[in-house]
Amino acid sequence: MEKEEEGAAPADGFYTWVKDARMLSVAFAVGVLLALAGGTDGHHVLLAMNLAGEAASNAQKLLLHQIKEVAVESAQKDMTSGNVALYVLALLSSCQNPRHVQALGHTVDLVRILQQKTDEEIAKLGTPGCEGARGAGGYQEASVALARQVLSPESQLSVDTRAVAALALACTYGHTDLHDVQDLLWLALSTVTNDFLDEQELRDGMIGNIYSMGLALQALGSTSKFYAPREWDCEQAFSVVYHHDYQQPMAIAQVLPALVGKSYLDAASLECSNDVPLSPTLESSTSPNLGTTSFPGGATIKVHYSVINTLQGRHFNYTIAVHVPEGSRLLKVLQVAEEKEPEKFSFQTEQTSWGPMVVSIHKLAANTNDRTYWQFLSSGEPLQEGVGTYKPHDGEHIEAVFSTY
Ligand code: B12
Repeated sequence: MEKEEEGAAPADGFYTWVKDARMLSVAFAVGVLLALAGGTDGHHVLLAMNLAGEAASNAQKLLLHQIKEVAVESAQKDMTSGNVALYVLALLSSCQNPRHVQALGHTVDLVRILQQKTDEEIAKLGTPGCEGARGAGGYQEASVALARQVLSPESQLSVDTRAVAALALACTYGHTDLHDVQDLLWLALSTVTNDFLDEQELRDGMIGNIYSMGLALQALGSTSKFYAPREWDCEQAFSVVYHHDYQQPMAIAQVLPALVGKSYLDAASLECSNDVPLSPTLESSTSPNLGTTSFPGGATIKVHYSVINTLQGRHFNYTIAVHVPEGSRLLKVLQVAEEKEPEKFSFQTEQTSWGPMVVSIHKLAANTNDRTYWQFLSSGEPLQEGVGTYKPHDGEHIEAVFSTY
């Protein structure tokens, strides 16, 4: 996870960013609702749907098909507003009408679901005293709540979350006539963007960590009026990204729009016509090479691995040393540890947009309601990558600590 300063995680672990997950969800939702309000109209989408069909590549069609099935099956029950928002964006960028998603013999209106979920999540965030915005349209109320969170010194939101919030707030700014709301949004936006620019100057182009850069660049690229007349040295920031070899599809998906001067919110106003660009052929496999092929005679490394729970139920603290081929991912270490001592080191993962996420160790499962998760650290520092990406080095001590966020 991104750290506020290089090498320095907040005292009680990297996730003191209390409301990060929920805030990011809400920010996405607000932005998408707004982008929809201003960016498309029903006819445009309908016409585009007809035109786009033939032009799509097989990979694109397959993906679209899957997206619709998942949306129909789980948008209403299992998804957060942020997730629904991402599905809406994906459909829009494929020239599909998110209000009318048909699959598996059902039809759903994703925009209506998005509106409902956003309202619910805003209610949960608790926004006392939004007088100016109340009754002025759900998204304005939501934006006021978001702006307050962004400005609150206690909330300590990550760069990733503040970046998505900035996109959403900039969108609302262009749609509201209420002066009080505008003033608050201006303050929030100029604070976030100037903080990003300050951090970039101090850290040779880096804002957050390498994986927050995508969202931060998307935000800075579309909010220039809020930090004007200050200039953004975008070359410096882009060079950080150019010099990194991103491997995960999700990381690339966050960086790519920024590199072509766009943000996620532009998906709603993409031109839909017959010559919709074909999506590039998808790489056949996205699963990381776990280094399971140990070359005969190839070097191996020794990694110490601990699993620690002092938070809930019966406490435990087990350590093991395992040997894995050099260049292995951390997941391989977990697998070898489990093979050697399944009683202690059993674990489970779930596939997510960022790869495998460890959801349970030693039968102790993370839980969204309790806001618990398995955090991974090296020498006490939180890792900035997950187990499917991170490559441990010889002699390293990795700890999985049951924590709260
Ligand atoms: C909120 C958040 C979390 C929350 C998720 C809680 C929740 N139930 O919502 C918690 C605290 C659990 C979390 C944990 C971790 N996170 Co995190 N997280 C985020 C954040 C800020 C937003 C994700 C989100 O809500 N997206 C919006 C929703 C709509 O999309 P989604 O796909 O459904 O989101 C899910 C996944 O993103 C997943 N998830 C979240 N983090 C991670 C990390 C990994 C490695 C995986 C596989 C999945 C995953 O949880 C989300 C909710 O289910 C992103 C920032 C970003 N740029 O995307 C970082 C981010 C994805 N996390 C990151 C990291 C490094 C981690 C940890 C590995 C940190 C650590 N040292 O332990 C752990 C995961 C360890 C494990 N058990 O495997 C990095 C991933 C970088 C990378 N290249 O792998 C990111 C990009 C932040 C950053 N800039 O460094 N995270």
